[in-house]
Amino acid sequence: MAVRTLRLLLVAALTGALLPVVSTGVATAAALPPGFVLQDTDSGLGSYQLTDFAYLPGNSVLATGKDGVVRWLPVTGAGRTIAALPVHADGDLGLVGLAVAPDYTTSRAIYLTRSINTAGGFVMRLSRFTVTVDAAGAPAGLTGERPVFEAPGTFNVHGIDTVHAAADGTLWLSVGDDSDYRMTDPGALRAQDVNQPYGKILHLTADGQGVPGNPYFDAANPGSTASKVFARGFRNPFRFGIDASLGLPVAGDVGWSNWEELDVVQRGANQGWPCWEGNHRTPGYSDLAGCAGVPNQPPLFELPHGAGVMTGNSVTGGIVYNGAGYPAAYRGSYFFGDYVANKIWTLRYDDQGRLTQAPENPPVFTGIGGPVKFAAAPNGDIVYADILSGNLRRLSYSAGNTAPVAKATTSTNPATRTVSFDGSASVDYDGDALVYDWDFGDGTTAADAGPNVSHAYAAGTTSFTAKLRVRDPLGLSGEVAIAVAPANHTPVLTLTPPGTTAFAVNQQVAVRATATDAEDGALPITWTTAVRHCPSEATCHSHPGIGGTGASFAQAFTAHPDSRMEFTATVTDSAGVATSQTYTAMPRQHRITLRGTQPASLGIPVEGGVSSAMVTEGASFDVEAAPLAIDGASRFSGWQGGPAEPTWIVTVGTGDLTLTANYATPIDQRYDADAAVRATLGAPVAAESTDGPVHYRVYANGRLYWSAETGTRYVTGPVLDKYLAFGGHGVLGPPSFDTLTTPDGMAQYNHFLTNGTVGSIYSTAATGAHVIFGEIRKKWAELDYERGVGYPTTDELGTPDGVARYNHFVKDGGVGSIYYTTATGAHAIYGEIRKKWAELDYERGVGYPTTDELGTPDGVGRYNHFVKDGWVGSIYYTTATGAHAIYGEIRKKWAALDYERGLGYPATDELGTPDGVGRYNHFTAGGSIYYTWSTGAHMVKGEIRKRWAALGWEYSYLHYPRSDEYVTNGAYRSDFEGGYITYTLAAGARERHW
Ligand SMILES: [Ca+2]
Ligand SMILES: [Ca+2]
Ligand SMILES: [Ca+2]
Repeated sequence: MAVRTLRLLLVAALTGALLPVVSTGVATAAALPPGFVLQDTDSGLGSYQLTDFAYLPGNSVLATGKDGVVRWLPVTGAGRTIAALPVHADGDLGLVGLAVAPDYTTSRAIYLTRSINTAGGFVMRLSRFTVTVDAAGAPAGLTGERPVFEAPGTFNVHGIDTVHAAADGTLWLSVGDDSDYRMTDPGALRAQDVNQPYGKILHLTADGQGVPGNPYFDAANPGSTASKVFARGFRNPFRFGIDASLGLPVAGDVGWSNWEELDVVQRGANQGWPCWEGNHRTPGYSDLAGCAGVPNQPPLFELPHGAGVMTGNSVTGGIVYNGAGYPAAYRGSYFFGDYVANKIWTLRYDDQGRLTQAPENPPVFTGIGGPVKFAAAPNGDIVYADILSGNLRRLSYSAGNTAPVAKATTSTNPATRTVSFDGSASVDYDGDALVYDWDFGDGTTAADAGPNVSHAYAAGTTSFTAKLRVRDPLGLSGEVAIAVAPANHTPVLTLTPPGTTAFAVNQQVAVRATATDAEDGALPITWTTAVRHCPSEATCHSHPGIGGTGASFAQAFTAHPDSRMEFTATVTDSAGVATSQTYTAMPRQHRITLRGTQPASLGIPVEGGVSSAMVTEGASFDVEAAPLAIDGASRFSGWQGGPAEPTWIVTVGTGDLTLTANYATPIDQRYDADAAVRATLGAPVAAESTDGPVHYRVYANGRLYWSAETGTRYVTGPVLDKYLAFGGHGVLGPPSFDTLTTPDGMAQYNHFLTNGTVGSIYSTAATGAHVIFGEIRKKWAELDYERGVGYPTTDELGTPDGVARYNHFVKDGGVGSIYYTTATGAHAIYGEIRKKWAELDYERGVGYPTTDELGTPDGVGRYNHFVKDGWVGSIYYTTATGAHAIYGEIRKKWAALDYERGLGYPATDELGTPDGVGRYNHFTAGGSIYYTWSTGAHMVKGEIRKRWAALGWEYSYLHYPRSDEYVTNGAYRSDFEGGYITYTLAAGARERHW
């Protein structure tokens, strides 16, 4: 089996030996669209080890190895191992997930997911660690592990996966089904159980409790598994990101036999595993009892398994490209990959999570290695961890690259004529690593010598123009000229920053400086300013500002969003040697978080459309809400404390700010618009709940339910009590009608819909409330609902033999039933026929009905046919005879004689003769059929039968008939065991011995 082989290879690969590592700088082996290049960085973890990575402030990187190693990779230069954690690394387990806390700058906190050996097996754990730093402030180790989440491990694949540390301090975590992929493993059904962590995406507070907005959150028990569950029904949501506008996970769920899928994961969603894979019922699982009634949230996109062009075998969920360097066709696109197929695709979805652009066919990024994690470089470039090579591979678009800017300062020791050059202030706004080429102006150079060099100039010379050229990996460079005078002292500049370090918009930033020079004495100071704009730290760029001169300089802090201000004091001495110092005034920022009362696309346009951002105090900007929530049905109805329009101009105050967009759900819309509904239901007693595709709200006198398929409907009274007792929408699906009263005024009822199956609850004072659904309900509806066999007096029940399902009904005191078996279908039985059938011990007598009650062509009789163990039986009813059963060999004979058109209707049930040997039915046309094991079934009738009766029936010497009546030699004749009887009009009936 190809899939199984592949999976085993995959597991083998993940635990396999090292392959040679190739680090080529700019790689060219992959097939990429024109203009794209891959820049590789060796993680130092080796092949089949690199699992995850994340950028730290300052653009260095942390990377994790499956075997528990954590490495720090500086922007330039060699990386180093900072930790080697104990792990349980079987299968695809080990150290697989990493996230950097949003407050890392102050907390130095990171989160890791890994599996760990225990005495009895292993556990899967999410922990917070603190990064320790060396004297230079560079990461050196990990300390202070604090477990945040832990679950027992059960199988060696699909364990704890990705952790995402959200800007609001909460944590998102994915956990696979941790079940045996080699078979139909009932353990996979845990993915459906909200009280089990497996097969889930969880949303946690920083200390591991459930987030209060979670769909099954229990305020009395926030640490319960259900409180932590955000969505369920995943097989292995190995990688996911959080969409910046929707605030929702977008996950790649690794498939089993046939389909890989991508999911925009709504709160409370049930993505269907193991009952569904992609949009398909899962062979081996879908017929299990645990999959009964399980709905499927369709994936955003599904990709079939195989070796074809548009196939995948292990999807890796990715991220949306939000940089500015790629061509427009890729901006705002979602990049994802397949680790086995070595491909990357892009797609687009709208603000309701609907696919608007399918992945490229054929794929345009191929042979790209084995992506196991996607993240954004500082300028937004897509970067992925390639587990095959152990490299971080950055996908850059060469035409979108920006050139680096060279900056250099000097310090001269005239005694030794040695000049120290410092180029470390040079910047590349793509975050590219730079190469520093120095030209000292005296004919000597130092290529790729790093940002700090010194050079001793020969005696007897006075001045030079040195140059620093900085190059980025995509071939662009920047250059700066530096005036050098080896015998001259560099001016000394002292800059005094303001008392505060962070500023609100329009707050004055006052900077002072003094300058002295050994040769020139006091020197005038020139000031320049720049606004450095860094939206989301992704694409910084500078705008030159107003300058000035003098010992002090002040300016109002910029209103430009996400910007810092650089105040640079420069002095130049008489030798032309300049020195400068820069003070960077940082914005005083607060976190703006947009929330919707329903998941919805909410954005801060000036921040690139994200729903949560740090924004400068005093800044004014727009926030925007989508008119429809992601469910496609809830409508924006205004900002809490703000305008009713979707756009709101907000000014940031002195603290963090959460703005909430109200969405009127379909339930709200109906309740608010319909006075009759309000009168029926009374006041709400709880907030609206979400359970997958079904939303509901509890009111004093009932509930409103909504699903996209059924609309907004209410359920009340005893029908609601029954519905809830029966398992509610989880079993029957949401209501497709309001609770109504039947035309006869006797019953309250509702219909419900799940996976195309209709169920109903009917409640009358006499019968109570009962559930009918499926095939039995179809039959009941076909027979004109309650006007046919009446109201149900039972729920659907199973027969003791486990073969049939049935409901009983009552109408005008008469009992009816509908029985269903897979072999017979559903059939109704009622009235006198049902009484007879019940008298004959129900299905244990003549078996299950194979017809409804039907009428004979002559309009006289009514009948049902039945089957038991392959034997056909019938019960026939006429007003004259009542109901009688006929079956077995006697029925066969009767049928052969043309049913009621032959001998008439049965006048008895099948009876046994007193001697215990024979069986017989009498019929209305004056005939009988007698059966014995040795003679078979034979008809006897008319004058012959009268004569036989007169002789004493089977007690006579004739015993039992051994032929039907036939004509011979002008006479009617029946043969018996002991002789025969003939009849002619002339002679009447005469019997003879053999
Ligand atoms: Ca699914
Ligand atoms: Ca660049
Ligand atoms: Ca000087």
